Amino acid sequence: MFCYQCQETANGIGCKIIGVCGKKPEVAKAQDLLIYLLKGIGVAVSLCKSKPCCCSKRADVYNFVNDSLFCTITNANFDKESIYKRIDEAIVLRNQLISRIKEKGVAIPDIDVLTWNGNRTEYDEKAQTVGVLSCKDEDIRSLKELTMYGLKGMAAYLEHAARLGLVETEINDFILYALSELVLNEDATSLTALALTTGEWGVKAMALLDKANTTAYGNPEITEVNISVGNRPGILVSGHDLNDIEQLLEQSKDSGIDIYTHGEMLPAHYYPRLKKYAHLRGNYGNAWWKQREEFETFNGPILFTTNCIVPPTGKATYSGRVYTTNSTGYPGWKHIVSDMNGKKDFSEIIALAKTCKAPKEIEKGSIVGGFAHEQVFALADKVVEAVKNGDIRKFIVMAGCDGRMKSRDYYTEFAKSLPQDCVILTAGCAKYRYNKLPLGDINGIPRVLDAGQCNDSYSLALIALKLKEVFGLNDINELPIAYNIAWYEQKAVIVLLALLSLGVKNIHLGPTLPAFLSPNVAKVLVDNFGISGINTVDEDLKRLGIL
Ligand code: FSO
Ligand code: SF4
Repeated sequence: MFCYQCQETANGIGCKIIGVCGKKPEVAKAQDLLIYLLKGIGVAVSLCKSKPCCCSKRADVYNFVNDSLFCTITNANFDKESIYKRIDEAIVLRNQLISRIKEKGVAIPDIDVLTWNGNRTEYDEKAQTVGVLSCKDEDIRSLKELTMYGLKGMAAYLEHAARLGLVETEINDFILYALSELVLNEDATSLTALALTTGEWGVKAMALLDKANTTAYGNPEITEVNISVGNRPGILVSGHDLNDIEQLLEQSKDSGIDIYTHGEMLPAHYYPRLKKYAHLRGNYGNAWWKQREEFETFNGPILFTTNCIVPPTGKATYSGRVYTTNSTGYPGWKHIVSDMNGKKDFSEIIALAKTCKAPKEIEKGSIVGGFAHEQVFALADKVVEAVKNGDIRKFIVMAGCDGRMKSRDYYTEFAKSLPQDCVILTAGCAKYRYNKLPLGDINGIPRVLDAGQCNDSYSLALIALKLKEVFGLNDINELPIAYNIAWYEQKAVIVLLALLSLGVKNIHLGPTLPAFLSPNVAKVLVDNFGISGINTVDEDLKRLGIL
């Protein structure tokens, strides 16, 4: 195996024996083969001369490709059997597309992504020839993987939007086009352009998800979220899929149990049509990487709607009460599927919860969030006045991911060290590094404004664009906003590419720069966008013009 797609990759180079995330080599290889076949589907669609391709418009192609990309995201799926099933399906789907295209009189080129038809006994051997390192040129590989990881993040966001009924075929078509380019294109200049274009489509994907979420559940509003616990048993919902928590809330409302959010599900509390459920009790615990301890003390069932799963230790007592759904999977954990209409039956989890003890309290108090675009626009006069009179001197975007590396203490220290006239804009699980600190407020505006999940970084971009308009500036980079972003997995890659496509410059990215950026590709990002890593808190406060 070789995988270097996330920030915690072994030695900052690549996982070669087993994933730091716990991904076993056979799963890593299966995911490589699945990705290879998805590229084949992209190439097959690109051959179709009728534009738009009638086959590519089929929802099952889009859904399959998005789900398959999503299941290869860091910490999403550790279940080899579920990846193998997708490989089986990918071969069938690709061959169906090829047959239809042939029927239209198109000659099918003799290339391996289109012609390879192995069976399960051959998957592992084949996978060893199609992984990341099969691209020998370091820079071409780097550019291709940068785009690939952006596509994975984008696919995750599209999957959530689709579950809420919103699909934009053009965005899905771009994903298929980009997949084909990752096979057919070996030119560094156009692959650089492809990576940047991926960011443009990433903005559209995030906008689509924002529309899907706010149409279904209303605009997020300022909300105080309890972090202590009640006396009733609970179900803990992790991940990002709001449709899942809605269905669970509805099905469990008269069951005598409570629903708690975990990690990236915290922002569910901010949506009017989700917070109306009285038994949406609070948020339990912290970012994903603390789950081994926090799932023990939660006592009740846990539902993973997306990544980030940490494989349990042999001593874990919670394994029998964890469920996965959507693209996630873990061997031995139960998986909940939806029916043809997207409905899921959570009765088994609800019944199990009733037999469990109430969660053990690990924290007390509350946290405040809900500062997505409409809520901040509603406060715009107050914010602008505070900027004009100097009460707010700088905004610092500290969006992104959290992770287990000790070096991420930097973000807590950075937040603590910010002068009192600085406000943090955040989204994603990075917030857990500082959202429980007593950072206070400025004229009633909290000094940590949480827009929501990592995809809600889109809100932060809209807020920046609004401020640019209000202050009559020509360039988003003239605003008093600095960017100090933490990344971990591939959704953060699409967020980064999206910010670059919006013209944001001088982003500080940490705790380490991606291992998949070759020195030459990193140089392109440094020269054109001023991207840099992080240093010490003091140095960075100076470099960002804060001290
Ligand atoms: Fe975090 Fe995990 Fe949202 Fe990621 S929970 S790390 S960027 O999945 O998706 O922020
Ligand atoms: Fe390693 Fe990250 Fe890949 Fe897991 S996802 S195998 S930790 S690089």
